[in-house]
Amino acid sequence: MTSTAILITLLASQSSVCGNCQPDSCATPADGLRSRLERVVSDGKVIFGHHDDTAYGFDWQYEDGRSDTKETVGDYPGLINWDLGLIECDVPVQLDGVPFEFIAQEVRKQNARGGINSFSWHPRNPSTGGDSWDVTGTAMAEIASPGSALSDTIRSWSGKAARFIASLTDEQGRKIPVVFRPWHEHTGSWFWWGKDLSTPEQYKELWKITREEFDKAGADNVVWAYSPDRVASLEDYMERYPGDDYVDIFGVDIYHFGGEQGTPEYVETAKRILGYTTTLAKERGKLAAFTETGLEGITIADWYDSTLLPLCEEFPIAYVCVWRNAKHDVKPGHFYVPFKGHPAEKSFKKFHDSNRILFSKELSEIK
Ligand code: BMA
Repeated sequence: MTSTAILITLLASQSSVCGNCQPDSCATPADGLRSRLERVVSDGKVIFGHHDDTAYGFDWQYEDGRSDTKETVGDYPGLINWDLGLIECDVPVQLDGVPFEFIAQEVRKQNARGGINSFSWHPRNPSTGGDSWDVTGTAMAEIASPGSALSDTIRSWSGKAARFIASLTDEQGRKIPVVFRPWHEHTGSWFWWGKDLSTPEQYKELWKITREEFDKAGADNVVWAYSPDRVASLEDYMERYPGDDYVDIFGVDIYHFGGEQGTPEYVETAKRILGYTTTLAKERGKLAAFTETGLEGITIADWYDSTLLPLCEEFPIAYVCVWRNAKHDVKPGHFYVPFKGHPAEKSFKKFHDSNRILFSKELSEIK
């Protein structure tokens, strides 16, 4: 072989290894999203997110183009979170009734408008057949035992989640990068993978198994988020941390409970823990995010600009995500974004108008 032929062969083999690459780099779709989120943080911005935003709202469901967020502030959220619960059961709709096919389409639309998507997962309890909130049985001990039936179950379930995520593609057939935050809120004990239901080693093993199956499925479009709930200390936050090889985003889920009276506790807790996450992100070259928050029913009319906005201004987090607007006749009072006519609409507009907060249009300008 001549040296030119060798060079051509080498180049050809490299381009087949890097099938998804831009011509000038070998970045995966996940690398692209990580860099984009880093740019958001270095620009001093915070992306606003809402769970299931375009699937349903206060008084509608599955109507093309609709969004309570857009109808209130004129734009879609910068980030939309979706939940994979029941993907493990090979059924067409997830736990709150949203068809997986619909999610795939909305992920594509959100990506096309320059927005970002993230995923949580509330899988069934593999030990009892109950839901995520069924804290009976011995799932965690069994899963952590290599070769056990339940460890195989979690491998199979993770493979299903991974294949769905890896199948999310844009109009050009390129994989859409997403944030995935499995096994969330594990510092509480309301899910079967929670603190009182497992040892730290068992919890870390769950992450390891999940990651192995995502890698096997070629899901290189995943940015991984770790999202504990409230913790008493940095040690508690890190007790079950699976390791720097597994995590890109230090997240936290903290809800505001107790109305006006609960404000000081919410703000103090959020400040303390966002302090941990943003410090860890800086020290380890990673990202931080407020992965879930909200005040159910938004019973404090100025909550968005008086309580949430200052937290977003104080901490260098890539995004903040509030939970869903359940349809009022399905789960009354369970909403986190004001709909048209709600008393918190004005405050949400002020939050939107802050030059620190990104909804989809402004986010689309940060490539
Ligand atoms: C909870 C509630 C439930 C929902 C679950 C999973 O916080 O919103 O109604 O089923 O999340 O999305």
